[in-house]
Formats: sequence, C-alpha cells, structure tokens
Amino acid sequence: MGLGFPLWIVATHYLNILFLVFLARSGIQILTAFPFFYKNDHCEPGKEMFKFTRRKVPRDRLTQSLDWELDAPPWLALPGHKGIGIGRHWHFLAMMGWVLTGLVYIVLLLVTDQWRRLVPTTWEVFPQALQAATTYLHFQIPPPAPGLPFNALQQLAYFTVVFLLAPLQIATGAAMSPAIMARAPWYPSLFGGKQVARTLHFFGLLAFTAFVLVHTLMVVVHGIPEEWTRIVLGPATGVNPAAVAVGLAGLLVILIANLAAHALAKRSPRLAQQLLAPPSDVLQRELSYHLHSRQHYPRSDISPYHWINGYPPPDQDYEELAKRQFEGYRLLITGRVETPLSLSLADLRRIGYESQIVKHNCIQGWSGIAEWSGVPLAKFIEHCHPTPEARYVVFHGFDDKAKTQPETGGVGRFYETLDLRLAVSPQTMLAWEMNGEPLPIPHGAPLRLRVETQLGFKMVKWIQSIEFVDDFRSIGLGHGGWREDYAMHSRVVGI
Ligand SMILES: Nc1nc2c(c(=O)[nH]1)N[C@H]1C(S)=C(S)[C@@H](COP(=O)(O)O)O[C@H]1N2
Ligand SMILES: [Mo]
Repeated sequence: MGLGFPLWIVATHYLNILFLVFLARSGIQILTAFPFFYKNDHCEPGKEMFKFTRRKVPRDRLTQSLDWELDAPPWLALPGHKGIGIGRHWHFLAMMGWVLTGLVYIVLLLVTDQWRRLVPTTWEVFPQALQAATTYLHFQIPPPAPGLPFNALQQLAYFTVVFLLAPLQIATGAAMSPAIMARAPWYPSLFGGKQVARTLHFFGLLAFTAFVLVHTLMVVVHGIPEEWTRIVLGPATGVNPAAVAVGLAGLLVILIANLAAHALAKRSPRLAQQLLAPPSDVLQRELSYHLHSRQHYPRSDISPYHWINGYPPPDQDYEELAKRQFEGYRLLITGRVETPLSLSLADLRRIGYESQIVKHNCIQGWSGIAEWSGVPLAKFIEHCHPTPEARYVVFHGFDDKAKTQPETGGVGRFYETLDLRLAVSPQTMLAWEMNGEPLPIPHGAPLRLRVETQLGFKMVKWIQSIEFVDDFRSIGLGHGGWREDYAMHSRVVGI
C-alpha cells in the first residue's frame, strides 16, 4: 500500500490547523499581558533577556505589573486588547482539543503503517535531507525519497514538529502551572525555571509559525492544485476542483470561527467566560485539589525584587491603621461560624505560626520567591468553628478597586473565594510577615492570603474580614472573586 493520506489524516490535519490558529492567537494574548522575558524566576526589572515595550520599569516608585500589560492588536491576538481572561479560556480549550487530536493522530499512526511516513528508519535520511535542501536551493524540486510520498527533508521536518516540537510545547506549558510547580518544584527547573520555560514556550510558537510558513510555501512550490487536492482527498492524483473548493471552504470556516470568537468576546465577555472555561476548570480543579504544595526554597533563592499587583487602599480608615503599625487592627470573621470573631494579629499568632519560602506566580506571567510567615489557614479555620453549611471561605480586602484600578470599570472592594477543600490545603496561610519583616504595605499589610497552588490574584492582600458562606453567588457580581467578576478569570486557577 502506498503511503497516501487516509481520511483520518486529512481530518486530524485539518483540526490541527484549526486548534493551532486558536492556540497561537490566544497565546500571543497571554504573553502580551507581561511583555518582559527573564532568564531567572526573580523577574527583576532591568534584567530582561528581551521585552516588547520601550518603557522602562521605574525602581524609585510603586508600579504594579498590570500597568505594563500591552494593548494587543485584535488581528493578531485573541480576543485582543487587554483580554487575558478570555485569551486563557481559548488557549486552554484549544489546548485540550489539540492534545486530543494529537493523541488520536499518534495512536492511528502507530496502529497503521503510516508511522513510516514520519519516522525515519535509516540514518541515510540525513545525507538525503541535505541533498534535498541543496536541490531546493537550486530552485528545483527534489524527488520523493524511496517508498515515501515526499523527500527526506520533509520527513525530517515533519518528524521534528510532531515528535519534538509539539511535546516540548506541552512540557514547557505545564512548567508554568503554579499547581504543578508547587507540588514538583524540580519540574520547571528541568527547563531552567519558569521564566525560561515561558521563553521556550514563546520560541516554540515562533518555530511553529516558521514551520507553517515554509510548509505552506512548499505546498505552493510543489504545485498548488495537485497538492491541495491531495490535502483534501488523500491519495487522489491530479486536480479535483471540488476538492480544492472543499479545502478553501475549510480555511474559510477557520476564519469565520475566529471572527465569531472576537464577536463573542466583544458582545458578551461573560458568556465567553461561561461557555469556554468549564472544560479547563475541571482540569484546574483536579490539579489544585490533588497536587499539594511542598515548596522549600533556600533563603538564598529569595528574589531581590518582588513585583506587586494591586495598589494599596487609599482610604482614611486604612491609612489611620497603618500609621499606628496596625495596632488597632481586628480581623473580622463572620458568616457560617458558630460565633463571629474579631482577632488581633497577636490572637492570630497564638493560633499558630509557620514560615514558608515559596514561588509566587501572577496570571500575567511573572514570578518571585519570598518567605511568608503567618498562621496556616487549616489551623485558623479549626479555630473559627465553621458550621456544617460552610462551603467557601471569602476574603475581603480593604481596597476599593474603583479607586485603585478605575480603568477596568470594576467596582467594590477586592475579594476572592476559596473552596473549603483548597483552603485547608498545605502551605495555605494568612501571612503577616514577608522575608522576616512585618508585611510591607504594597504586599498586603497587615494580613494577606497565600495559596501556593494558585495564581497570584487569589491571594487577597489587606484582608479586612473573612466570611464563611454556603454560596458565593450573592457576593460581588457572583462569580467567586473580583477578578472573576471583572477580568473573566476562572475561580480555580492551578494553571
Ligand atoms: N486586595 C487585593 N489583593 C490582591 C490584589 C489586589 O488588587 N487587591 N491583586 C492580586 C494579584 S493579581 C496578585 S499577582 C497578587 C500580588 O501580590 P504582591 O503584590 O504581594 O506581589 O496579589 C493579589 N492580591
Ligand atoms: Mo496577578
């Protein structure tokens, strides 16, 4: 049997194009949220490997990472502008479709003899590929390799993309997940750390793009109507106008799908969040609830600079407290508890005290290592005696986002919710010290949350009160947190 294109190759090839387009465009959206690339996980301004902004990060005044998010052009990024929330939903949805397509493809390759198309079975492939390259450089088309529908250079290129580039792209993607990194800090180190993994992930995008461009060019060079017919019809030879039309229609569907994705994000970001997020929410929940944080970085790994996100509360009541070193601070505990409580920092310290040196991961892409000390949340919750109806813990900040981040149009005080299950997981704590000092105001004084398997926005700073609830839908806009309400993020963020 000749190694033509069976229908399943035609189908997986098409799905691959569809998913790669969505992956690339949403990936660009995500990376523009933090246009700096670092060679280590400290992300110290001025020490970038490269960056996509001319502006310089000031070191003499407070600056939050959100102020550095780019306004991504919608023709390039999905959904465009500052749309990382919906960009992530598209990225993870397309990722799941792409991985599934890839698995079906690989399994079918192996159970048929089609794997011979891609896997070279002789070292001769290298000199033959070189020969083919030379022929191309002389503007001629090399003949197919013996027994193959294409030449040795094509075979090598396809092998590299399927068996090296694609797995590497998945591996570097996983190396950025806070849940995976919290459970297995050695894993991102395989790539030289999270920031190097992020850079490699971006280079992977460039490599895919280069491959697609050259591959498309080659289809044109090898003779567009015949090659095009084969892409659609498989082993057919000659030119089939109907097949050419079907192929073009396939591309048109991809274009329309992209336009529809933009329209959805623009008309109803909320609907986009609710339609697109559920599949990857399942994955994020699995990771977050089953991978427990066990990070113990040495003190020498503490970052010399730690980015912030969220500006301190500008209100008078908060400033009064800060002026007195938070002496009068009382943490209020309300909701579904046997008795409401009001605790001072000294009270909290009597409940428990632990330290942890861990890596923080912001959804925008930056990281930083610090030591955080305070009371483990599991111990604190025991002390609060929540009633059996309590299912979620809500953390309310002092900061009114209408004042500290007016450009989003969001209102109300910052808040986030945790499922009780996640709340009692290891290394989740209420911290009042950072790097052995009282918590600095920009990092959340007097009290902040640490949840080490999650992205940074879950870790509420400037905590004013903690509420146990059986349902979070009546709080804020009802989606489980301020960033879920206004930035369309998912409520559980282990990736
Ligand atoms: N109250 C409050 N907490 C907050 C935020 C905020 O805006 N307000 N931003 C969150 C985000 S997006 C991140 S990444 C972390 C950053 O923590 P850091 O500023 O201490 O580095 O805080 C989180 N906690
Ligand atoms: Mo963040």
